Amino acid sequence: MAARKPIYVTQPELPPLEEFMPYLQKIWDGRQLTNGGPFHAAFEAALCEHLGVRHICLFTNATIALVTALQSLRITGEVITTPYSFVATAHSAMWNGIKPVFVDVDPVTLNLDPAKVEAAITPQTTAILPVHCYGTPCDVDAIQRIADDYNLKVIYDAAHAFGVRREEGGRLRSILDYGDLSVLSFHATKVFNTFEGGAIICPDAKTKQRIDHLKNFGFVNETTVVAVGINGKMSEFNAALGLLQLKHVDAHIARRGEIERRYRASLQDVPGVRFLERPADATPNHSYMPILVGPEHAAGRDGLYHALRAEDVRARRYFHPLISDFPMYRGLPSADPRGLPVARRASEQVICLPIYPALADEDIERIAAVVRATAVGAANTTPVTETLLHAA
Ligand code: T4K
Repeated sequence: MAARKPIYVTQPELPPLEEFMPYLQKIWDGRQLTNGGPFHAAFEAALCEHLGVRHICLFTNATIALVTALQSLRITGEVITTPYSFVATAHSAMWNGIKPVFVDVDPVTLNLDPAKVEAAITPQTTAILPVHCYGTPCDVDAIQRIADDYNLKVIYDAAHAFGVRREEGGRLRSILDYGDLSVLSFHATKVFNTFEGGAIICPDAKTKQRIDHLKNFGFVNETTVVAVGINGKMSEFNAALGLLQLKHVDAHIARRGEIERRYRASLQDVPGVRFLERPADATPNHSYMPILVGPEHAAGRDGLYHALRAEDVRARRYFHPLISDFPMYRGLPSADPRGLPVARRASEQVICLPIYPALADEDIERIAAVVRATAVGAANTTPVTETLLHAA
């Protein structure tokens, strides 16, 4: 019998190679490989149009974009952020010599809880760095009110939030249009990928210009350097791919939505399995398929994780451990687990099931069957060897 291929938490979507060849031919002919070539300009314009935002600065990845976003607003001292995210969020502060201050998350959205932000503000606080986790919008109104009251900047880590919109005054407004800056990731594992890539969304041309200088070593012309910039430029290859990927992304998001609906229908009555609620006023991008596995589920989160692995399904525990548990952060007063009970519980219960456009319906059913079977008797689906290994 042929070996079954593992099912990973995600699988990058790519356009047909033949569609990409004319783009590559243009790059080969023109010999402009990077430093703001024609594809870079075309991709920025097309992205603004697609996302409904005014200004975009393309980057080599979201981590460098986050580091640069903080630089561009001259953020210093302390930044309030969430422990329930990928490490890059807090690392971007540390790379700027800024202290991250962790604040607990809201139990419904798992995003930074605005009700707890004010208590963490000190004279050193200069900004809030929330994450639209799994693409679920933060409470942007409450966060902005606090930022206005205390004169703080807001930089959204919007790595997961490509294409997410929110209803406001009878129209759909991009979630990337809130706060001072937002940062997207186009990494291979994201809803929209350019292999590696990222972007800063900014409100005005002047800010864009400053960020464009910063991502190009601080150069403003051949002989003038105005800041300690970095090399954060996106290459023509990535930009050309992005331009082509844009043609397909709506169909990919639609298929993801269908997959999410199947999972929800299939798992709605499983004991101990909880889905995150989708805010009624937002258009989601279905970037991740998190479920929270509570005590009523017989196998529990880790039992389910291992049972899935035994079936060659590589679900992931995003985000476990919490950022605040990693060695470089755990000594901070704000990393004390007693101050982060909601984030801790979520990180102990969460598992992200595979979701990507090419995931077959029968695989969704197979994955759901493992979740169901382990809910009522973990030993039924966990092979003996796996049980022993786990117990060792
Ligand atoms: N902020 C937030 C909130 C983020 O989630 C991230 C990144 C960032 C900032 C920083 O963005 P970037 O600087 O990366 O643009 C992955 C990604 O590497 C990371 O981008 C992402 N978040 C994070 C949530 O997930 P890993 O270590 O889990 O990735 P990895 O390599 O284990 O990939 C997961 C699975 O995807 C693999 O098992 C197989 C599949 N895969 C992966 C890659 C890279 C493929 O099929 N093909 C591929 O090329 O971190």
